[in-house]
This record gives sequence, structure tokens and C-alpha cells, in this order.
Amino acid sequence: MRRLLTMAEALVLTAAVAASLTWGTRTVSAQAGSTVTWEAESGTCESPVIKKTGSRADKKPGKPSKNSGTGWIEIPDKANGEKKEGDHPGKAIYKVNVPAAGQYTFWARTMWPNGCGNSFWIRLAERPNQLLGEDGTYDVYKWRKVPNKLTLTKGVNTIIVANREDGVIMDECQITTTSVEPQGPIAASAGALAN
Ligand SMILES: [Ca+2]
Ligand SMILES: [Ca+2]
Repeated sequence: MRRLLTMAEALVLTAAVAASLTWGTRTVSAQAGSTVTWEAESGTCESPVIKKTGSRADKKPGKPSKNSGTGWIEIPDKANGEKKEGDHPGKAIYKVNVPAAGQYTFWARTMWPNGCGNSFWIRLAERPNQLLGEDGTYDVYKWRKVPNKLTLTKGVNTIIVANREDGVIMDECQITTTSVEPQGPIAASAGALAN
């Protein structure tokens, strides 16, 4: 049986038509949602987490890739002495402008030398550490994610990348409410970080 559209339904329909018309003329991302990308070297670092400037290629066979932006952060090999994986001093701090409250996946484009240097800690300020890495892909840039999502509020959220083991490199970070897996170097979002 037909019925009249309610005002709310009509508005939704109008919005959908307007959106589809707009999408017809522009490239849009595959999924709606919020995504913020920033360079790992654009935060504040505490030793032995250090910033490096330059261009560094990885060892991907036949198709090496380079870091994004002006550099990367790293924890030099042997910075933790003979200590194994643990909660070691040193971190990078990012004050991220989050566009909307939500559950975000944290991704980082990282490179590992070996199993004794294949992880970071990720955490929100005053929250427990979460593991990033411990996989077995070495000598290539790869986007890796924290398994558990981060609950972020709208506005500035402090995200900390901390020292779990040495020899590791981080090129870029991303938070997203989408399920899209980032690929390759990605341009940083405008205004990603608060000053
Ligand atoms: Ca390890
Ligand atoms: Ca970078």
C-alpha cells in the first residue's frame, strides 16, 4: 500500500539524491568515515626515540618504497642495551585533532629489522599500552594496526608511541573509523596535529 513520505523520509531522500549527484562528478573515498593521517616525525620525541630527516628506501624486491614526508622516527639498535622487549623509556607524543568521537583503528607505517626489533607500544595518555607489531615481515615498510580500537573524543587526543624494543622505524600514523587498510605512503591530513 502506498503512503505519503514523512517529512523526515523526504529530507533523507533529498540528501541522498544530492549526495549521489555530487559523487557523480568527484572522486570519493570508498567508505564514509573519519580518517586522519600524520607523519611520525611531526610529533615530540623523548630519547631514545629520535627523529631522522631524509629519504630511506626499503628492500622490497624489485619495487622498493620510501618513507613519506621529511623523515621518520626510530629507536636505534642497541638503544635498550641487552634488555629484551619491555616497557622501556622513550616515546613520541602526538596531539591529534580528531574530527568526531568514535572507535578508531590505529595504523602505523613501520619497518622492522628482525624479531628483536619488530614492535612498538601504542597508548592514549594515562591508558594501558597496546601492542603494535610482533609479526615476521622485515626490511619493508608496512602498515600495521593495533588490534583493539581506540576510543577517541572529538578534539585533541594525545596518542603516544612508546619504546618496546629497539631497532624499529615508524614513518607515518593513521587513525580511521573505516575498515580500509592503508597502502604505501599517504599524504598527511591538513591540520592533523595540534601545535
Ligand atoms: Ca619482538
Ligand atoms: Ca615520515
